[in-house]
Amino acid sequence: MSRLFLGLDSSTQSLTAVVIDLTSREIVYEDSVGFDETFPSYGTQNGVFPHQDPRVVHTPPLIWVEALDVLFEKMSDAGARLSEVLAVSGSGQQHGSVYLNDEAAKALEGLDPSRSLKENLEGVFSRQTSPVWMDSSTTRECSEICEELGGLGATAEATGSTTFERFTGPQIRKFFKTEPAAYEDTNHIALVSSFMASLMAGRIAPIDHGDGAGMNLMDIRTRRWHAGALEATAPGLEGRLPSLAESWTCIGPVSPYFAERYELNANAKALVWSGDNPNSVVGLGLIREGMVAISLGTSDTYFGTMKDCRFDPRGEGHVFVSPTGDYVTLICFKNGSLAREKVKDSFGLDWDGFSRALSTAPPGNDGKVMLPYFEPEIVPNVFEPGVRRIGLEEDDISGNCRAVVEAQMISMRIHAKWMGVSTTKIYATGGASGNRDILQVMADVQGCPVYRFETTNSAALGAALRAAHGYLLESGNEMPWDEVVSGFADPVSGSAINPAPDAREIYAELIRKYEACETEVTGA
Ligand code: XUL
Repeated sequence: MSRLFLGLDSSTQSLTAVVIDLTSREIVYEDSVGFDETFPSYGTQNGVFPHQDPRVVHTPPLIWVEALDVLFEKMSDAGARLSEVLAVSGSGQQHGSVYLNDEAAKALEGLDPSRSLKENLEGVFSRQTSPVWMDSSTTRECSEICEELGGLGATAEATGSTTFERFTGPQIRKFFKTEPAAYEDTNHIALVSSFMASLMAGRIAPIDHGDGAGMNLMDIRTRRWHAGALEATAPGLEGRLPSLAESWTCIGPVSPYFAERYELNANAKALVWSGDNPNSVVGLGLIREGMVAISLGTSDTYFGTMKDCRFDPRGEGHVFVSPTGDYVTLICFKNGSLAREKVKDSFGLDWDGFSRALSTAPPGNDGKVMLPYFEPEIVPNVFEPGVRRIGLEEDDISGNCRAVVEAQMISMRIHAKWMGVSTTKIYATGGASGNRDILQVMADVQGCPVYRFETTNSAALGAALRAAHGYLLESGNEMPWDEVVSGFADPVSGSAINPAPDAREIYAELIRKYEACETEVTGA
């Protein structure tokens, strides 16, 4: 008998659904709604509002609300067997925050199925836009909070990361300082993940420990709100935050809205949501220490599982909580897919053309280097965007295509040293992981085999697996994580991409050169 679970992923540029059958170990449905093309009236580009200051990056939360209706409509039209779904969970882009007024709780509890979600919720926002993870406009607030908590090391020890511009605490502080009246009118502050979970459950949802760790507000050891961090961030903050919960917490049944409008099983359980990276940990089966994945999405992330809580002394990496209850270490590079795309577009290429150009240049690119800071970069911290080319002409097509990918892989290698993980395999995921030529550079630079997965939707798959795990736990039939992920989170057999025999020597040289260039530019 089928056992169906739904995982949703509200990412930067789209909302995705994955339905799995836990019995047959199959993905039975997969679909996405892209924000820019589906809702052109908002004027977003790549899911965010263009702004004259590149550090300010916001998205209208109503676009996520509308997308949920459109996606459910698509699922219902495509016969995704919603009436058989036993539980729903989800994944959200991390750090982004949603600000709700005193109408919100009532509106969520009474969602009227004869009206769209947008019509139901238009009046509930105390702030019409949400700062998202790409925002880097809170440098001052980061310093203020960090200083209050005793500096970089103390902040990382307390909250799992030192203060970062995109993290929710500094974003909330900026809102409180610049729009005090609107902050005053805010009754609830949600993450993207907990906001979307609130829609599904029809009530204000808790924040799970995985995504809570990306706020600079949660004590990473006790997994409770950190009193000092709350105080350093904004007055009266605790009363505006929901409770924190384990990632397998069941909030209740799904809102009747979805049952009545789309025939979703009215008894389906709504689980808490988590961040996209913690979800991907499960979607890729990274449940044992030492397993490492690289996700090539809008941002590129490098992450792995740890049993114990270790910190990055340079303050570049993060410690989050895994959906299994262990820890996840993560480094986030902002110039991921958007940087590759900028190079591709600058030469009028499609992705095949980009790949062909990349593979025409030799590994090591004859020593040509690009520092690809198309946007302000998170790691290393680069405040002013600007691409630097060393020994590389701007019109050199193959040189630039190879240089942007080599730069990304080398930067990961350099900045992941602190994790102290000896990497024997890497699992690749995210949109660009379907590109063999990019993965070859990954294997060559990282010096170990790279494995591909069938699905590039590891976050949505992880959410569906979390829904299954939470559902079984709630019904008294707990299944060990190994067993939950088995059959889903297996790399495509025969997909190993091995480093070329001479890669080690070539890249040892280029990594040294790249590191020197990076140090010169960033002054670090
Ligand atoms: C992680 C991060 C991004 C977002 C968007 O810290 O900022 O990976 O989660 O994907």
